[in-house]
Amino acid sequence: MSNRYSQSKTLFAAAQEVIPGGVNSPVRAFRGVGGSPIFVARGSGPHFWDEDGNRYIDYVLSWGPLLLGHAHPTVTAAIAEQAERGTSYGAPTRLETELAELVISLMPGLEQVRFVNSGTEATMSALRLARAYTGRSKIVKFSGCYHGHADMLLVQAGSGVATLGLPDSPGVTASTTADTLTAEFNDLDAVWALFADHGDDIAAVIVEPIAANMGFVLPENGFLQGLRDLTREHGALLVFDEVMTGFRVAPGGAQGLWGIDPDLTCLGKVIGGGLPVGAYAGKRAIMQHVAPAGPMYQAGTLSGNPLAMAAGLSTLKTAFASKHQGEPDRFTLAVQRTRELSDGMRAIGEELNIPLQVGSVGTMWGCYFLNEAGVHITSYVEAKQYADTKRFAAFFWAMAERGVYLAPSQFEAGFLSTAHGEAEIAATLAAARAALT
Ligand code: HOZ
Repeated sequence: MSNRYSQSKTLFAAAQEVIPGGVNSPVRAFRGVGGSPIFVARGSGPHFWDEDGNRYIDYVLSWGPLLLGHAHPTVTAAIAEQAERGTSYGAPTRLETELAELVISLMPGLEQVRFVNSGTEATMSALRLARAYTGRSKIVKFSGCYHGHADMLLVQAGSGVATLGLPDSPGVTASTTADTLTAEFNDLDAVWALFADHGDDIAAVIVEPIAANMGFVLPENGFLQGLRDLTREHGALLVFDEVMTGFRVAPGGAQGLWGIDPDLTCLGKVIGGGLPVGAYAGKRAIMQHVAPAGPMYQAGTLSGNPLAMAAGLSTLKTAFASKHQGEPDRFTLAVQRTRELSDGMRAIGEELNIPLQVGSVGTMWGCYFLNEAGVHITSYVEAKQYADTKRFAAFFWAMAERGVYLAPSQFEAGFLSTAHGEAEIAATLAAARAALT
């Protein structure tokens, strides 16, 4: 690695001495692209600067939360203002109700919300609730979908598990995953077969409505509605994991965009505006089973943390308001930029005859390098078969050299913020063209 990253390299060596693998989450370790991770010193708007002073246009944005970009003044002011009044009380605050009301008003399927501290907690709790509510034990998840690192969900998982090529995780006992059934994403027939065999035992089907932890895979026509119909027919719950898609693909998430009505929804990332947060939410009749309203126990010292609530509130309010009167809101403009980026990438692939699968919805996007022209990835099995991870790794570093930071794995999605403007998109496309020529 050149001197361009010398400080990062030194810091990584020190980190590895005291932190397993030098990172606090495996996806940060760059195992999917080789080399040392880039250590971040500071961020502002669409950019961050590394410890060597290099500036990057950031398409990771803390893996999704930073819908307004880094250190948006409204968000930092909201955090600072709240910090002056205290950072945590372990007692209810008005902010929790305000954020719950705002989230409910934006997402059509929600009636009640319980805040937790991470996406992992959200999915784990939602599934406990689904089991409590239905009195059944089995859950269905899709290969390549990642719902955090709870034991029962570390089966055929995406994200870092996919990047590292791990089978499943040691430490997860057979009994904890005995009730986890899997199917390929977009394979409704496989789900139908699971219901045929286990229909009376299935508590819930959990799905990322866009599979964004194995790259970026859209649901095929009828897949999500098919899941809705099958779960209803068999008395199981449909759980949408919108930790990534929530407030990213549309104000109402994927459920709002495509008109699907899940029973439960998991949220995280954007609703904390860059601070640790998660939430599970859904129909009142189901949420009323959560303690203390009902018997299903779930708790957390820092749940509904006031700093996170303040950051989330200011992020959502700012994103869905216009900067100038008469203009579309900031989110809508960011969607436009995202489309320009994905259209531009597709055009570069066509022009240079490089097989790419590029997609975007709202402010999320993804780009597979394909090892065969004419194929189209719709599932995890196909992602593993057709994604050219070597070519992606070379592209990742060529883009980093040119000041563009992408997720360091072919099996992750990309994000834009409302701070990414025309100039950033033009610079990114110019970098991509140069990197691929
Ligand atoms: N959902 C994130 C990646 N797809 C998780 C980030 C992490 O594991 O740190």
